[in-house]
Amino acid sequence: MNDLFATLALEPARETLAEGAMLLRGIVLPFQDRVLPALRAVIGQAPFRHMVTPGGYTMSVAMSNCGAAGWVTDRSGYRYDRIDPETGKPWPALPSSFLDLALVAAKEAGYPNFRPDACLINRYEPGAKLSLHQDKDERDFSHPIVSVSLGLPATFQFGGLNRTDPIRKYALLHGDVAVWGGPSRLFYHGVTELKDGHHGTLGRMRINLTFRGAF
Ligand code: MD3
Ligand code: FE
Repeated sequence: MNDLFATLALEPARETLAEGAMLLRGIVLPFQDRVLPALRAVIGQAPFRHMVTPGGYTMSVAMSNCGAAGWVTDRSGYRYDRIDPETGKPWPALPSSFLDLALVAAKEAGYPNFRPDACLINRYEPGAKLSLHQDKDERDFSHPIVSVSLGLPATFQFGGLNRTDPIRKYALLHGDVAVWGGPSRLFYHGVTELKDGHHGTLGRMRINLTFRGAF
């Protein structure tokens, strides 16, 4: 019985979403006292902005980046860039707390060799959404993507390799991490319109960090 209680206390609740994709509930919580101040420092150096898609739409999700590579979109297309186009400077470095969290989660999900060089930071305010898409701007799809949820809960949509494949929905809560690799790395996914609410630490928003191997 003691072993059972020890296991329940120490192991994150894990759920397999698809082959290669795993949800680790609450795994951020021991890191959040380091991660949240580091996030504020990054946003001080590279403020959130609403980027424009190649088709001319302004995204409802505000974004920033840290790490050697940052994901950007403008009228000319989607790409990873070493320079923040708003500041003309390199993106802030990946904070050690971000890297520690990403490596622990990736290892837990079966990706012990993950070495992210990019962290896209998404900020959702009530009403913001991310339409169904694939993440395919990275050079090497053998790297997983590690996704960290903070603040208000969101409904995450998860499909398959084809846009028309059936969609499953999951609630992503403050402290959850999802890791996507292997056969599910190129699956379509999105986030439905954020419902209004208030989170004790982050207020009226949701923040998502996605760690990537871009270059
Ligand atoms: C499944 N972000 O930034 S993270 C994105 O919550 C993005 O902000 C969402 O999609 C968010 O590109 C969802 C979960 C996620 C990220 C990458 C994936 C799920 C994925 C790649 C393949 C399959
Ligand atoms: Fe995505």
